[in-house]
Amino acid sequence: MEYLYQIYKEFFPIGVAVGLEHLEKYWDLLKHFNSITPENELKFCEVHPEESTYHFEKSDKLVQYAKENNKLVRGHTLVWHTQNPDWLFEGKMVSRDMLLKRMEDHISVTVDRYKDSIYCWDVVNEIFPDGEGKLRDTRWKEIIGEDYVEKAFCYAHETNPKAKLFLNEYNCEEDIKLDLIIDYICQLKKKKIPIDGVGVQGHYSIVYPDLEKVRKMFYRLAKLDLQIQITELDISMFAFEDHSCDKKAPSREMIDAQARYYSKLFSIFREYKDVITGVTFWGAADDFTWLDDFPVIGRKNWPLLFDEKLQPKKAFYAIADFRESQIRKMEELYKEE
Ligand code: 9MR
Repeated sequence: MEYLYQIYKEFFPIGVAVGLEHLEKYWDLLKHFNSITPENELKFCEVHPEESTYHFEKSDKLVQYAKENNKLVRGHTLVWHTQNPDWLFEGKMVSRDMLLKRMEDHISVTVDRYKDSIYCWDVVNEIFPDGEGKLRDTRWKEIIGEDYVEKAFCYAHETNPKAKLFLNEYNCEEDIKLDLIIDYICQLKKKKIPIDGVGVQGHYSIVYPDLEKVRKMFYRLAKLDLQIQITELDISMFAFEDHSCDKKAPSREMIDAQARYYSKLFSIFREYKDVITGVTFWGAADDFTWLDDFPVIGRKNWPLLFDEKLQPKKAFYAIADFRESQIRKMEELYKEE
């Protein structure tokens, strides 16, 4: 049997976010992926809980696993407005210079530790709120100023000039946000800030966004002349506004709709293979997903390629069998002629 990443080898690496605690359970499933993202192990509060203490035990183990199993590792994430330790912004007297120094220390120690093993980093994560057309108000921005983003890229690049550096964002297909991302990146490039790529998170649902909107987004992002990666893909069974909690299992209609959505989405990814350098799922199987607690706490969701028993779903075959379905389509065309 071919693994998913082998089927996609002429397109892009296929990745998965995984936590250290799930490595054993997913051991066989992980063979389908040739890239991993530590789901939480590299976040600021995990790695650097106190000013003079770093904890790399968990991320080291994941990176070691990746090395032994020939997988790439994406680093997630260096600068974010959440999951930060209290000490970072603590005290009324934290000045711009102090916070810049803290950021620089964090980035240089973390990026340097993995300079031979982590090939790309989400340097900044979710810096734009929805619908506002401006940089998010965060403690980073308040204390340092808007150039905190530029500084983060420069520190990462100085530490490891080989690493590919990404700006990672959600809801990128939304018009206001897409305009902003594009303008913002053009400015970074004008200022010669070392940015290599845009991370499109890809937290979608079976009804949203419209796939033409996604195609249009890639069309516009591709013109930036940067890499694009889909960094956190999952397809919720529920529309965002749907807070119903009555389902114990996904209906047949949901399973089919999800397979169709994944299939069409991947055909767009394949169209843009020249600029897409990775597609990563935010989880391996439906037994464990952050969407079980978002936007409704404790509501089960089934957004991934493998089911709760770790078996491949229709969605899996929908993206794995694209060559067969292309052949079928060709055959139908010939029949019609
Ligand atoms: O999946 C992650 C979950 O386990 C964590 O509790 C949460 C907070 O750190 O982060 C989740 O991952 C997020 C990612 O880091 C950034 N984009 C949104 C993801 C889902 O919330």
